[in-house]
Amino acid sequence: MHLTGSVIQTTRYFKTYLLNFLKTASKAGDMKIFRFVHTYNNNSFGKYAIVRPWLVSEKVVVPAYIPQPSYGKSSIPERDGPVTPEIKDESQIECMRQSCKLASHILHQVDALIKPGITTDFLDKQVHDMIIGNGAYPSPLNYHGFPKSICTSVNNVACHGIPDSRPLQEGDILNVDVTVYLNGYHGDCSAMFQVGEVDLEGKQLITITELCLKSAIEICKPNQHFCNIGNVIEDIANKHNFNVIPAFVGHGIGTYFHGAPDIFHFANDYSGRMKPGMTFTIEPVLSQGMTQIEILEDGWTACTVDNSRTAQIEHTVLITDDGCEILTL
Ligand SMILES: [Co+2]
Repeated sequence: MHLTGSVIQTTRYFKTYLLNFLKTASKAGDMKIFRFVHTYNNNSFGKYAIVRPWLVSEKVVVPAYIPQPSYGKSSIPERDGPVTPEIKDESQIECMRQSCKLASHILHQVDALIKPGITTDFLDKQVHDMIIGNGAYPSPLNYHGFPKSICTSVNNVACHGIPDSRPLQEGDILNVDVTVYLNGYHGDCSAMFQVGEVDLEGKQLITITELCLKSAIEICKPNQHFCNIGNVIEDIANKHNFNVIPAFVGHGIGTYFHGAPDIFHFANDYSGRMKPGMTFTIEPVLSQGMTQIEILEDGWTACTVDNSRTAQIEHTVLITDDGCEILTL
């Protein structure tokens, strides 16, 4: 079953790749030109390249001395995360602090690597090596079969973009999502990066997404309703003419990559309150346009259906006795 599934997926992927290649070849009229065709969008959303997946390199092998989560080899987590939010004790919290600190430390180093011409595959390899070098495992790798160590979502790719051979272009905006598994605990964060000079519309989208996350974190404290996170985020986004993509939720995190609570980023009145010792992520995705997304044939890449750009930023937070602590600062 598993093998058949992946063969079909590979075949499908190569169809997409071949199609892109043929498009390039026919337009360029010269097989030596290896750059793929870019569609440029130049409407009220600004000027930017519309991105589709390119070739994905082979999966890397993690050295045997790196402790792996249960899905490292099997691709399926042995246990799902808890169904009710877990209250962590001091020693569990200390482990969360360490993994989150490493994730954010590595994410901060991505900025220096970003420039026009480098590929997201290059970013993936650099970050992968940094994570392994710190004795940790890159959590996305092989999680339900995800083929790479980070997610890179460029322009109209809303989430779960797979690092590939497309060179970054002047004006691109991208989310890089880094999650590490260290000492048995996951730490998860992501940030937006700008390639060269980005248009005003793109900059504004990033600024407001940052404001949404910051404002949502500010209300986190014991007894706060989880739903108020979404209420704050949607309110700010809409005031600035952006929309929250509802398909992507924050999540509880610990020895598991994803578990309760679900953190909805759109206006809602779902039940549940925060308690000291809970750790979860907040990671809104804002769109310039519609909120509908489509998952491409690779099974992961989520693109906006109207090709509008999106921005996403993520922190892991801990609820403390009198407020919250951002673990991935
Ligand atoms: Co996350």
